Amino acid sequence: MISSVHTPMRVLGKVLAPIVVALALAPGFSTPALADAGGSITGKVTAAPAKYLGETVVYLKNAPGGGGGTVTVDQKAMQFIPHVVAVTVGDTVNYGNHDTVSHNVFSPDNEGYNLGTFPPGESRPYKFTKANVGYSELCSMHPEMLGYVFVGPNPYHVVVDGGGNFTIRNVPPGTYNVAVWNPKLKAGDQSVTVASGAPTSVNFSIGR
Ligand SMILES: [Cu+2]
Repeated sequence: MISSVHTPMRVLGKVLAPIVVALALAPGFSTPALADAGGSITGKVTAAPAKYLGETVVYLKNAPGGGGGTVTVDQKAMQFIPHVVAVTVGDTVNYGNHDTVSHNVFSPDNEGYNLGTFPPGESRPYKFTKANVGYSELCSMHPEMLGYVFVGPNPYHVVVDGGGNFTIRNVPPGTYNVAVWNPKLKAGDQSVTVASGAPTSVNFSIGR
């Protein structure tokens, strides 16, 4: 009786294993879906002046993979939410409006864009096609509104938390240039080597 149970399972396992390997190697297979595929890069950013710390993105300059997805930035309570978003080149940001008034969305940075003015409940998309650049997001009707989009060259980017801490997960083993983007502050890149399954630590101090 036992062997009659085990035999089909073993056969199933032999069939499934090559399929799993093939999926993992297939071009375009999403790296973040492979929870144990790589290591992580973790650390802390300190900023002077500290008030700009929360507008910091940490990203990898030379990692594989591109975008093509859609990221949502909402306009609610007269703010861009999230205040800072990191996307991958090729991604589209869909700007929503969940206020009771119309908003405009434009950026004077890089190639510049202006999505016009649109009422509550509507949204407007913009596709980002330049990598390694940041954009301020503004509303011509409400001068106090300000947000930022950073466009990374690959999916390995993260906005720091309120304490400046960050973790970039599922990084394939290899050596990378880790860079920091901030609309007002800078720091030099740092090279780190990531091993599978292990965290690698790197810290940054950013300033004018
Ligand atoms: Cu507005």
